[in-house]
Amino acid sequence: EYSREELIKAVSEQMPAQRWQHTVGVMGSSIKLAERYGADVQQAELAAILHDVAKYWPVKRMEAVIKDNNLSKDLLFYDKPLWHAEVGAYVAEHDYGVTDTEVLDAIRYHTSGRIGMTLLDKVVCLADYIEPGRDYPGVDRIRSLAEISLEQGLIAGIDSTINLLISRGQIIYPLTVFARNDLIKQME
Ligand code: DGI
Ligand code: FE
Ligand code: FE
Ligand code: FE
Repeated sequence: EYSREELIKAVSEQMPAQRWQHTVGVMGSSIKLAERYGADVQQAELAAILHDVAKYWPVKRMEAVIKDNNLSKDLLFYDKPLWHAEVGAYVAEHDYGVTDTEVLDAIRYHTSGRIGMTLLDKVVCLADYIEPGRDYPGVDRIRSLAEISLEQGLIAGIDSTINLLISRGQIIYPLTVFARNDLIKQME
């Protein structure tokens, strides 16, 4: 099995340097959010290390994993940038020996979110939006909200993604909308 250091080395070799820098940022932000909101810091860091492990896999290779292992079939109908999350969870389990299903779910849902997001899901998904290397319109507002509320930060992050998809005329993955609605319900 992989030690923390071995895992970091192996995963970093799966991606270009700038994507690894993003991952290091997500590790730091996940740890901070976990400490602030009471999630397990070790689970948060492990999920962060692996969350984008499949990001640079060839589309054909991701497609094969989805088809051969009966991962969410309708994923194939939606945008390819969504695929690396589900494939990443599969890879974390089968190639890196992660057995913690909470960590695997946090990886699986880090892009879309889901209904009933766990504390760990929220931490990793929000960390992905606000890590220090991120620079997109509105990121500073999401960073500020993240200090007040995990849910408010996430809703703002998901809103920015949905707005981006709409501005480009792209399809929205229904789970993203369900995740947003559920987070708003949780705020009431
Ligand atoms: O992998 P990262 O770049 O770190 O971030 P991510 O895993 O949140 O992926 C974001 C990309 O996914 C971004 O380019 C938008 C794209 N995407 C495409 N369709 C959807 C989508 N993201 C969400 N949440 N929902 C979609 O329907
Ligand atoms: Fe990602
Ligand atoms: Fe994300
Ligand atoms: Fe990421």
